[in-house]
Amino acid sequence: MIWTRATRIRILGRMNVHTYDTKDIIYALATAWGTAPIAVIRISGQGCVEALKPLFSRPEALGASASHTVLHGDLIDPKYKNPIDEVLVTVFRDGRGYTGEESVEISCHGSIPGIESIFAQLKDVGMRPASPGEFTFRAFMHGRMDLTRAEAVMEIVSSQSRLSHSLALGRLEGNLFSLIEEIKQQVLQVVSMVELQLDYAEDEIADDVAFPFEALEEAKRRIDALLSTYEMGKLYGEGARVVLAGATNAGKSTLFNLLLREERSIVSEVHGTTRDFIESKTVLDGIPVRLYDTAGLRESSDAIEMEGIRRTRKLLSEADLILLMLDGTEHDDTSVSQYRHLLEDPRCILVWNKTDLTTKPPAKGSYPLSAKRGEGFATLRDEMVRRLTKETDRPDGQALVIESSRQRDELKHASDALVRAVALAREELPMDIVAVELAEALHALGSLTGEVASDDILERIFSRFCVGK
Ligand SMILES: Nc1nc2c(ncn2[C@@H]2O[C@H](COP(=O)(O)OP(=O)(O)OP(=O)(O)O)[C@@H](O)[C@H]2O)c(=O)[nH]1
Ligand SMILES: [Mg+2]
Repeated sequence: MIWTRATRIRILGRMNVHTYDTKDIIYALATAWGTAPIAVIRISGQGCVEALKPLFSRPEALGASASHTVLHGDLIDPKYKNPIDEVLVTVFRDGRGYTGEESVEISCHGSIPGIESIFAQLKDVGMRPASPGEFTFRAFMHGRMDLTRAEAVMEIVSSQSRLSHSLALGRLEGNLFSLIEEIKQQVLQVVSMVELQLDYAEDEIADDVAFPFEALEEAKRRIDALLSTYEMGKLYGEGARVVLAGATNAGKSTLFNLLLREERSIVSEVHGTTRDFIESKTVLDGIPVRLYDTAGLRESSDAIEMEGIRRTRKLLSEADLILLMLDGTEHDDTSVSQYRHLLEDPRCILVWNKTDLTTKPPAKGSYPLSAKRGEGFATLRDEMVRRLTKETDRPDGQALVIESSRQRDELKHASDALVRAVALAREELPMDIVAVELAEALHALGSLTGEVASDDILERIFSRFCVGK
């Protein structure tokens, strides 16, 4: 092996990024906009307790309050001294609480006009409305959480099923962070060995110093194992689009209602009952599903119906799964071929409906169903889940699964760099060249947790948050 003295690998420290100004005092409604018994307004920033004092009926008590105490009192309009709302104020002193800054949470009544007048007062004392994700951004900037946890916060808030909620909760608890740290340590050990070699002149190192291929390959295996969970994580996190399509009167709306367990769509014996598509959410075995009932496909001269059919085709192009429904009393193996373009689509399941009305054998490969009686429904449902999960196992709530495309990209980046590092080392190329690839892998892993983070990355993450989080 040829050892040369060369540039050392430098692991970048956290860059100072200020997408948002962290000096201001910010406020936002942490609960949903709307009428509710209680609403919570979050305030964060140095000096926020002092700034709130003129608006609170018990300014001295507020000023003297310890961290994590709750005060009962009125918010008042300082100009006219009239109460705006009766509230509970929770105080978090510097270094505590969600953002790691001095912060306050006001629990007030959930009335929109009431909240608006509180906001007006907060603005008057020099606070400003928070941008999306700004509280979590501050928590990240103050080292309260790394990026995998920050993303988990958003994934929890937006989770659509209990399973995706519990998977995201695992990431919030730091499971993903710990695994990435372990892999990073593994790569770092190789890096320090390489650095050591680079520090010595060629003659000081014996040729027989073994390059730790096994350690790098092991790190790559662990990264790849995590990468392979992405499709599953995305499915359970974001969910899938399932479109019911087929000829008019085939029973699409009947099946739609059966899947939703409610009478959502109008069912009638009239052909062309459903003219526009109907969308509804449901959960299939932990998978959040957006289900679409569509206008039946047929030749029509009716402009509205044609528009409905055009929309059906658009939905079909975006679907993850298509249930092509045919009326079994009207079809046989040959007539089915008119739907060839759909049947050849790997996303398509052929549903052979109204089996209660006919003794004809169902078409080859189809799923016989009586949507009216529910016969065959369980088998069809299982097949839908099987197709959606592409035979991957359903994760248990404790599994470590990623669902962020950003995390997938960084892992892929790290994995590719490790592959190159191993290949270069096998070719016995100079260690400083190998070192560059190792640095790249470390950089990608560091970006994943936010140890190194550019404005772009932070923007990509926090801009997707809602205001108040
Ligand atoms: N016997 C029997 N009737 C069914 C079955 N499924 C649906 N039907 C009836 O078939 C008719 C059409 O059902 P829909 O669910 O409205 O059919 P669709 O495909 O939504 O029809 P369009 O909206 O017009 O495209 C209704 O009278 C249903 O009650 C079934 O499995 N067996
Ligand atoms: Mg219908």
